Amino acid sequence: MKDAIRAEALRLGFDAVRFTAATLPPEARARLDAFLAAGAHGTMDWMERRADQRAQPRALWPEAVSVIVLGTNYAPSFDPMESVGWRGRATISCYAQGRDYHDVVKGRLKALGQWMAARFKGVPLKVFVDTAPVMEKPLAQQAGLGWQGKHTNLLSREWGNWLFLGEIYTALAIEPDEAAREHCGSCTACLDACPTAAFPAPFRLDARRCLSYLSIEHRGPIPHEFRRAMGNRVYGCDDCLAACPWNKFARASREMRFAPRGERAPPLAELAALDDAGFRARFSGSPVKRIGIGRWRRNVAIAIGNSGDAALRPVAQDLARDADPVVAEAGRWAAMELGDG
Ligand code: B12
Ligand code: SF4
Ligand code: SF4
Repeated sequence: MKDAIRAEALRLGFDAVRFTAATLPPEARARLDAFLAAGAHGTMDWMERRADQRAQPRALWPEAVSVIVLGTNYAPSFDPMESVGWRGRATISCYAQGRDYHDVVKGRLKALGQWMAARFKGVPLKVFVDTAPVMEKPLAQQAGLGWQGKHTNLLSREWGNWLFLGEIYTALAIEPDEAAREHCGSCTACLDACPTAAFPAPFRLDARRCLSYLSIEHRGPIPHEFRRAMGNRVYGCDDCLAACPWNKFARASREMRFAPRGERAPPLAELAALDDAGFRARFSGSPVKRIGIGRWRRNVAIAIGNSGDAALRPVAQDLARDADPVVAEAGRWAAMELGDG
């Protein structure tokens, strides 16, 4: 059964396929509770609301017996850190340069689910990627796909740090694979690389300090403390993942839909000029579109403030007149950073 599922998953384009039981140990719950109790989730209150379901697969779906964890390699064919120092240009996380992974992975999960339903006589199953109350990383580690590194993401000796995760919960009883062991050793490269010191300790992240959270999830002004550290990162952050030595085993993704669409590091002035319709058109089908024009213009304003390019001052002044007060404040800050007033 496992061989047949694995073969079909690989045929559909998944890169890693592992199996585990639909139960998580009490530590996963304890760690989730500690993360929430510390307020490390910031304003992501959806994490709190369905914590029971998140911590235990059967609390989400009582029929679950086994979990199939599927990894999709999105390793870039370029250095994701290359554009961080480029004056006047933006850095967009490499995971968001092409087609939205939610669509790509969900499509494949559904196809695998349909194949399983036909092959195993209508066996009940459910498919998840990212947005459901599922602890994807602990499940993936338990299934042996890789381990949660000190930066908290799942990495593997075979794929490095560039794996999207997706799961199928199923009522089928499937023999579990062996869990993965941690191979970080004494390395601290990811912790040292973080521009905002977002790790209070190894294996623990304070999302409120993380540029990925601040640029994507957080509404409202970017706290002053993190503005300069944000540099030109207008969407997400790859620093801790890119620093990991296990990436030397990564191979560029075979999924063409994840390849950059258009310029990888577009000029900030061009990005600031996008209105709502222009933003939607440019990022149609990309995860970037999810943050909406307000957070987008706020992030671009901060990047302009960090550009050191006085020629961008009029662009900042223009953003300072935005109808959205959060964008306008970021625009005023950027103009000041570029020498205004
Ligand atoms: C909320 C969330 C975020 C938040 C918080 C991130 C976080 N680390 O929790 C923010 C917005 C910051 C974020 C950012 C990113 N995310 Co995100 N995110 C999620 C989401 C929806 C939930 C994660 C979660 O449950 N967090 C809660 C905490 C409690 O869990 P945790 O980090 O696993 O915490 C564990 C450790 O602290 C550990 N722990 C604590 N103490 C100790 C001690 C020891 C010894 C050990 C071993 C462990 C340990 O136990 C905790 C529980 O297991 C998942 C999808 C999902 N449904 O799982 C995607 C997910 C984790 N994100 C993903 C990605 C790609 C990213 C980014 C790389 C995107 C980017 N480039 O900008 C960054 C990476 C930032 C980082 N260093 O984590 C991928 C990661 C894939 C992978 N290979 O791991 C996921 C799985 C989505 C997917 N389906 O592919 N994300
Ligand atoms: S994604 Fe960036 S800001 Fe967030 S923890 Fe990693 S290096 Fe730090
Ligand atoms: S950079 Fe080092 S500590 Fe961080 S995840 Fe990779 S091996 Fe582990």
